[in-house]
Amino acid sequence: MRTVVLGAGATGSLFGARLVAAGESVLLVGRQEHVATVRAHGLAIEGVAPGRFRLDAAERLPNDGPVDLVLVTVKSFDLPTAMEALGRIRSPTPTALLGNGLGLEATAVRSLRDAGWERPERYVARAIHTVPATLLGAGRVRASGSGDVVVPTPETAGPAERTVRLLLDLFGRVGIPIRTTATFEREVWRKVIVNAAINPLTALHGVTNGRLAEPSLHAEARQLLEEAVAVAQAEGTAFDLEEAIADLERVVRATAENRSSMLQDLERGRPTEIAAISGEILRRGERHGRSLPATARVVAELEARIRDGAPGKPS
Ligand code: KPL
Repeated sequence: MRTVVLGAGATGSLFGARLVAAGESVLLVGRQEHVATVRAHGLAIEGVAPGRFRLDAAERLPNDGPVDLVLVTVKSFDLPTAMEALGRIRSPTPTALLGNGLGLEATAVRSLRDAGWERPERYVARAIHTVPATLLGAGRVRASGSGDVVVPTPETAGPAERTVRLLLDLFGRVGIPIRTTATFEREVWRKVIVNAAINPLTALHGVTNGRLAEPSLHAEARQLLEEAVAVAQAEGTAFDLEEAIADLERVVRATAENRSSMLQDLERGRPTEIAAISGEILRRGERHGRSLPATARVVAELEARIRDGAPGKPS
């Protein structure tokens, strides 16, 4: 089976390495420097299950040759452009979205339809993951803890059932932890709520995820959780604060050594996913007449940090 990883940063490269280590055929599509290093020296994985892996890598999607599955690990703000390119270059192919944020499927389906795919909803499935990875430099990724991937049960996956089954088979075969849920929308919120607390705070304070166990940061995280949970409830997803706190504590423990994706982006001077996570929570909260002061504050502070070009403080 041939898999293309579209958006080979930290997470996409790590998934690519795990697939190749199990004998799968993989092409990483990513940025020039990373691609050149992977081609010349292989991909180095440090931390959990380390090694150096030989993978095909390219800066652009290939327009020929068979591709069975596209794993999309681009940042949420790059999703429309990436899907537009996929839609233009390839005929409809099972496509799994593994990014952070709310509403990714709708964005992907719209862009693919605009680019010419017929009924893209039959190909596009969403997956949620909590696998921590840090890009240490071109061709070097640290796998810094444990996590898993969640997909809808095939019976509840709707038109993209085939993509879900492919992902379940592939990840199951190579040993990437993957599980199913019949309440996937709730799982999307679960991840977004955790991201809404971990990502902006670790980015603004320049700390690893594990530091959110400290009382003062934990209190800030709790405020963000409360607001995100209130919006999830207003949107019709039953979630309570105790469950969200337990999730946060579990992810903070499991990814303690990781620098969140938002912190990594801020440190590299790249755009962050604040709009797709906290910004989207704010937008939906407003729709329900909610005031979300803690969320509004982190959004404003991060936007100011990005505007001023000031990277995250080192921990
Ligand atoms: O999803 C993540 C991210 O950094 O974006 C977590 C799970 C919080 C790991 O850092």
